[in-house]
Amino acid sequence: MAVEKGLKQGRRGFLKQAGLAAGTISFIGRAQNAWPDSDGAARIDIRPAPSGALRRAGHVTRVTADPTKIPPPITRRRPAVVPVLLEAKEVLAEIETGVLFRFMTYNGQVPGPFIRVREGDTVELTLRNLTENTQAHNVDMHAVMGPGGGALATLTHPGEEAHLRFKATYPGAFIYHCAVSNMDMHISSGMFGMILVEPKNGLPHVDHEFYLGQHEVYTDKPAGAPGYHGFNVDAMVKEQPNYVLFNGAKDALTATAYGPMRVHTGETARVFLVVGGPNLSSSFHAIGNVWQDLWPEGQTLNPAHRYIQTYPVPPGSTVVATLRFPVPGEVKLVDHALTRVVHKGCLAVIEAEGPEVPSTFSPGSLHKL
Ligand SMILES: [Cu+2]
Repeated sequence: MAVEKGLKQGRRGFLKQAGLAAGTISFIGRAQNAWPDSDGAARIDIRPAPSGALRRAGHVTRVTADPTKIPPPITRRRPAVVPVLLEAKEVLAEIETGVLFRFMTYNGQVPGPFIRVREGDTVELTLRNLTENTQAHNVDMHAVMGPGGGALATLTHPGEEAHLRFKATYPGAFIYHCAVSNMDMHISSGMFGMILVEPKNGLPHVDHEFYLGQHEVYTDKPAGAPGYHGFNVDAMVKEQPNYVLFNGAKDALTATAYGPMRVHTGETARVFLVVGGPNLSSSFHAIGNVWQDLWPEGQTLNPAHRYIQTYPVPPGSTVVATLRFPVPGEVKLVDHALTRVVHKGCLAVIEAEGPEVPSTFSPGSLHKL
């Protein structure tokens, strides 16, 4: 640890000398979708936290990331220096109504902020570990070419801030995640997100972009049992989660929680999925639709796969895929390991509004035999 600390401080001293003080970046969402209470309006009254540590950690009722909160496509054609601020935040929030869990997050949301840069950009990353936190945190970005993906350079204890300057030398959609010694617990508690390094010529035009993160949670009570749920390390070691989630809450992106994503018929949408795990792969499927173009591993420089029904996304990876919406209705996004949908909360919905298209889809009437 002493060696790690020394290395870290040496690196940070260098960065300070180079004049690379922390900057901030705003993750500005596009207002194309009606997404209620992005700033986390309360849904329940939070009861007193069960420990002093939790009381110190601060409270929010929602960690679900707004799936439309994605920086816009990059139009510039020159490299830039992009400041990025990630704040490690330990927060008490709901997995579902009445079920409280102490999440560990980047910037209070799961998945963490969608970071968007261009191949050749230089990122000035700040990892800030809030004073009220209880744990060490850092970040390993798969877009970083260098030791640990930046994990050692960004290792911080509560009340510390670390800086890393790196060049995004190759394009693609990459996971970032906490990588301290008990990284599986930190990722399971919510510490993962996506950095998109756009190729120099950009990505194809789409009408909408949506950002999802899948991960699994291991708590010490049955799913749905009201009250505070602690972390169940034994269940994690056995890889037996009681929740598998998109965006940090049960059925988060559906009408029963924070509402579906919305499009109109005739439009296109690009879906970015990052799978934090820490242990389970996703069998990513769109019910009643098909992945029209799909880039495995988020590698958009490679030729797209076409008309894919279900695609495996391992923990520590991403997929980028597009959908068309020729007919109205719900498109349910699921992990096709369907017990995770029925019993563990892994469901998101895109609602397509528009006129019926009977030539493509025309339900008949029901008759008794
Ligand atoms: Cu952490």
